[in-house]
Amino acid sequence: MSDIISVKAPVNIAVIKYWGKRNEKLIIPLNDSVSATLDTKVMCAKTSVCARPDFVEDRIWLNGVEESVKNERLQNCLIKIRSIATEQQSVEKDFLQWKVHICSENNFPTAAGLASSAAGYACLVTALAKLYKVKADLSELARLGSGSACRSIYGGFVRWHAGTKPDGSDSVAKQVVDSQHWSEMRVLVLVVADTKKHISSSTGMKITAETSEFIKHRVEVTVPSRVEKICDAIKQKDFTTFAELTMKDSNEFHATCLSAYPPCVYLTDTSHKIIQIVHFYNEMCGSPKVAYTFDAGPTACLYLLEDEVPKVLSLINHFFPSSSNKDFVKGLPCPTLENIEFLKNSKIQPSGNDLIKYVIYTKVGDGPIILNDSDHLLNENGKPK
Ligand code: 2P0
Repeated sequence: MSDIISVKAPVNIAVIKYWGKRNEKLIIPLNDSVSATLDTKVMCAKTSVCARPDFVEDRIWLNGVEESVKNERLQNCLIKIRSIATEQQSVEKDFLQWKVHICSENNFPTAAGLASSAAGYACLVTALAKLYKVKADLSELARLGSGSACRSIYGGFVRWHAGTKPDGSDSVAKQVVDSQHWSEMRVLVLVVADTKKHISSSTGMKITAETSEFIKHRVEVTVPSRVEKICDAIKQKDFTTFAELTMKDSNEFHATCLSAYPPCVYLTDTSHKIIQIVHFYNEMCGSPKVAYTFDAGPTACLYLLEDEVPKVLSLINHFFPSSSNKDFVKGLPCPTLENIEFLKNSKIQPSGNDLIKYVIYTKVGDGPIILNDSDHLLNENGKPK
């Protein structure tokens, strides 16, 4: 018999984007990136792991469906953790021969347009490291599963250092500030209606790194300077600088994607309209009050301070009407919306209904946590519950 370990881990949203690898297998990035970790009470992945002498093979279930354990990235994580355990002699020799069962779930739909692999791999390596009692930098292990996963190992704002060593041992994430440092910071995820199949991040960054002329400038000039400036802005809670750098980096990242050949197109007309409305709102306010950022899809993440949420939600309601107001805002309790006078004078026309499917309201949160026995996803036989 052996114990089951269960872990809950967060999603993160980059404000300075990771795009392009210098080592595909070890997932070592071309540039540093910075992100905020989001509250696991709103969005999270959960994973349970268990090793037993009577298991005949390693097995994995994702969102209720058994998947192949032969997945290269999963294998890289398993092999690495077992080899550290062997080296550190952290468990009995017999235990190292036992097979593992892994069961993982996300509490948010993948259709929400948010990468689930970051939370998933942060969960997996945290759980396996505890199961095998290894002492290691968990961000380095999570990186082997998915690059952005290394940032989900810490709460608050996090910087992934690209590092310079060929083996990736210095390509690790570090916390910039904890989740309480800028406690007023909020995030609105605008889930954009989207039927198009986009190029995956891994393929997109490979094409971009191989064909884009612009990426060199981004990696060598703009990102290094932005990373330092945004870390300072976060430490000083300087929203104006933070917002400008976030929006500029999102725009430059998508311009870089467009400069690939063939181009990687992730934004839609709705995304562009969100960008236009945010600039309109910030201009009317006289300084940036809200910042957009987009990953490899049309879904927008807006960063803003808590006291702006009632106004920005009514801004979204005005320009992107929903045919059902029920459940339009999920996550944290929705505040009473505040009317905005200057909307009446806007030359921008409201869109047709339901271009934004719903909004997830959340905040900056903490890193992975170990769960209680009652939260296991595996039963005592090591099968999904
Ligand atoms: C980021 N993205 O910094 C960037 C911005 C998407 C756009 O990290 O191949 O799933 O597993 O390392 O981490 C998404 O890419 O790619 C991503 P892999 P990953 O968040």
